[in-house]
Amino acid sequence: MCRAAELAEHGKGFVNPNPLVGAVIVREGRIIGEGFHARYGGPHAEREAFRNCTEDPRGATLYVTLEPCCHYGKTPPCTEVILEKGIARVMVGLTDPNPLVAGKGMALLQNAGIAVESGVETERLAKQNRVFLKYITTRMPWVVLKTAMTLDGKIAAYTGDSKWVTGEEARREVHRMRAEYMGIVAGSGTVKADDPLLNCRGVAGCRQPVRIVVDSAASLSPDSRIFRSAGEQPVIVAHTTKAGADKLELLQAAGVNTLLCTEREGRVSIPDLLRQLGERQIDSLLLEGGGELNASFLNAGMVDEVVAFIAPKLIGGREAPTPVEGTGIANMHEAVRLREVESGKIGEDVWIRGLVEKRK
Ligand code: AOF
Ligand code: ZN
Repeated sequence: MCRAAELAEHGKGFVNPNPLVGAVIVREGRIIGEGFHARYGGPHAEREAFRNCTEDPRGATLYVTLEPCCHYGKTPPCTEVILEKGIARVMVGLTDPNPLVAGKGMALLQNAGIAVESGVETERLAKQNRVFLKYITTRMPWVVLKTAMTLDGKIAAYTGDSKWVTGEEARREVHRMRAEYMGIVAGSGTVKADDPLLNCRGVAGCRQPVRIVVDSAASLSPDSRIFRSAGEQPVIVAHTTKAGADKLELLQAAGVNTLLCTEREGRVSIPDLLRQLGERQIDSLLLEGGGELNASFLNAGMVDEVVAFIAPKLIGGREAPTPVEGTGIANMHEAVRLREVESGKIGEDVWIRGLVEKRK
């Protein structure tokens, strides 16, 4: 199962909104076939493992990180091929919460006389598929707040200069992360200040994420780099009824998709935005600030994970922007807390990441 989990990783950034799945076929303690789900719409892990078999899998054991599907989606049911190939035993990692499967895949195999065991390595596998597990059950994207700051907690100098806070290696890692999520979100203030492209550069064969700009009044100029590249990489502007028809038409003419969201305290409602992005099959978002937008996401309880890069630099400035602005909390006990925290070094910088503890 560990090997199957390792194989599943290769699908990262290519299979969304599908799960990461790996499969290994074993006979008499030897691996005779391996496969993984490599891209959305492509064959499932089980079929790939059968295709790569070096000998007849009749009577062998199949290890698969997710319950085999039993429905016709973009591909035919995996249960069919498992029966056809005469597999004797199936070891399942996670049960598939997809309502189309949800235990029915395993029941079908069992009823056909196959020995089925589930719940192998589930903790590790649930972590690996945290994006899928949230999306398939809520239809809301998994949100990762990413930030890069100095040791004194600033994301730019008081002048707005932010090139660069962290070193080259950390910045390269951010580009790799962008390829992993289906969407990147930034606020209009950040786009105005930095004129970023928000694409993924220097990662071979990567899939470009959809760029989402939260801009209530649709105030951004169609001349920004992000909009000028709308033809090559999709852009969505999330706005409220505040946006004038003329502004929206200008953006639409530049190839930008505009998305009307309900309002919350005069701004785009974050839950409504996420719901609408989920409807558009966007299962995951990398939230790249600025501080006001990050605060709105956190206040709405809509951040699932935080990744921070911290540069060993001190820049000072009471006006210098920080990763989370808004009003903030009054008391320490109200802090948003992280669990399953991990940390390490990347180049000169330090990274720290964790899952957001959900408020009760
Ligand atoms: C598996 N093995 O490798 C994957 C599964 O549209 P489709 O045919 O690709 O089906 C997608 C659904 O199938 C997805 O939502 C999830 O429930 C399951 N994915 N199942 O047995 C795989 N990728
Ligand atoms: Zn399948």
